[in-house]
Amino acid sequence: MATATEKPAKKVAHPKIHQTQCFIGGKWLPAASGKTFDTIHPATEEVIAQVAEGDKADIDLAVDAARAQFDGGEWSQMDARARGRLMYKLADLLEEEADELAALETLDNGKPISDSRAADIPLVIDTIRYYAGWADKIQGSTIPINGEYFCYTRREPVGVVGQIIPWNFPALMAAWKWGPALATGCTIVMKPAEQTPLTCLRMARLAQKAGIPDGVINVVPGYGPTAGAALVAHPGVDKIAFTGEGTTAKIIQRTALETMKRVTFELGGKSPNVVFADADLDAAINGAHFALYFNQGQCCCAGSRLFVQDNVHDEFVDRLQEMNKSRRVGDPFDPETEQGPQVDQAQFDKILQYVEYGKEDGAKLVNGGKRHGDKGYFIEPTLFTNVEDDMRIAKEEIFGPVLSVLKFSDVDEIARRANATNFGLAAAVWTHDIAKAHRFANKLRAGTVWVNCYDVFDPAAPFGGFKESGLGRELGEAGLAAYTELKTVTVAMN
Ligand code: TXE
Repeated sequence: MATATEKPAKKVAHPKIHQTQCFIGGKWLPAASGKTFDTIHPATEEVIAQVAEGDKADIDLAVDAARAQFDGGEWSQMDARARGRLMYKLADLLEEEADELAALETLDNGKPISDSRAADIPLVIDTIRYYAGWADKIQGSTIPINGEYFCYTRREPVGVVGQIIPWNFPALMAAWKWGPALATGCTIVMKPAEQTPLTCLRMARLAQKAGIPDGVINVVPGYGPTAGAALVAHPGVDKIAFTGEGTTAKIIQRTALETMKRVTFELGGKSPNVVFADADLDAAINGAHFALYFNQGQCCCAGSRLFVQDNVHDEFVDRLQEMNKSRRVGDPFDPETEQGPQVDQAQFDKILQYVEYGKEDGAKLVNGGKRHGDKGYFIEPTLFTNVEDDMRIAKEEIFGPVLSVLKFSDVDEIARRANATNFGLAAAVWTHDIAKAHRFANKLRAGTVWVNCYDVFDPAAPFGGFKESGLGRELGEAGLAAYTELKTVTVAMN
């Protein structure tokens, strides 16, 4: 993952909350309705803050502010390089406040402070910095068409973008979406997830401090079917970028089509993680554990179908089981903690329901399967073996610390089994045979394939799904495409 910051020596204090209102046109505003909603610390189930509950009226104001900046404001007149400089400044401010942001992320989401500090926030900074470098490098081409004409293309910003993000990597998802939007000169209305609005609001404050003009980034916290739906339906929005569940994406797609909005979707997965017997088993075991349990299993690309070749299967499972027993589950503010709580009651209930499905369908529960402690949404690291391809725990996204191990013997058969899913976000293969790894990587129907590693993210490397795991790509140069329109200009030369 990203460059690790140092682990804090002792328990980190809870941060102060400064921003809880809508951020619209550079102003902090209560919701027009006056309503608020609670955001909760998942480790204690205690309310952290009341946050403005934005709805259609607030979205309307935010789109007006974004539209005004896009249609003729300071942002649309600015030189691309100057835009890049403001983004570098934002990255610097994020870096200055990295520890504070990490603590806020841990408070709102429940993820271990060591992860927020070593992964989430460094990747946020890296993403904004990476895209800052693109701001003045977005170019068209000249095209030799027939006749006496000069033909060229321009890559122009798509316009006002509505960005709807989930709760599993709240700050990072904001950065993935702001980076290409700012670099291309778009303006933004973001709706963070209702479970985790706080880091996004803090980032908006830093964007203002960096000098990004008011109205370029607007943030409206609120619920999906109200604020989110109003953003998707708004005729002043040119594009929607969404990360979340597939069924939500389908609702969004239908509405967005009415005004022909551009859409990009980053959705769920059921990623195969395939271990061949010739792999470095120490690395593969660590990798398989990390691939699923990182972030409490709340990763769209979690390696949730672990296929292990039969002759190493039993040893593999024994060692995974030992790792689970020693995994430190508990207070996410303790720097030694490896696993925090799930994000909320709904996710907690969903995961335990899947544990029941696993048992009912005949899989063998080897570890965990229960609540950990009696307060907070903690679930024990859970391991199922004897899992068959058609069981619910092998087919559906659980989004929790539940690993399913499937056995295989036939090398030719395994690519077909790995691909037998409607998802196609990520996959991994572990083997010493590099030719086999490449052959296998080519056969996998997934947007990302990791070989002898897992969850290696870099803002320069594109990420996104085949099949029902998404539409379009984020990150890298590819991530810019969805934020630009291609214009062809043809000039008569006589
Ligand atoms: O997702 P939703 P939820 C998967 C994961 C998880 C499940 C449910 O399996 O268990 O989805 O999570 C907004 N119009 N992933 O319920 O509802 C919502 O407010 C517009 C995978 O949290 O899709 C939030 O901001 N917006 C995933 C965002 O959509 C709407 C990450 C995501 O919420 C809306 C999270 C509507 N009608 C969950 N309804 C991943 N791919 O990483 C909701 N929203």
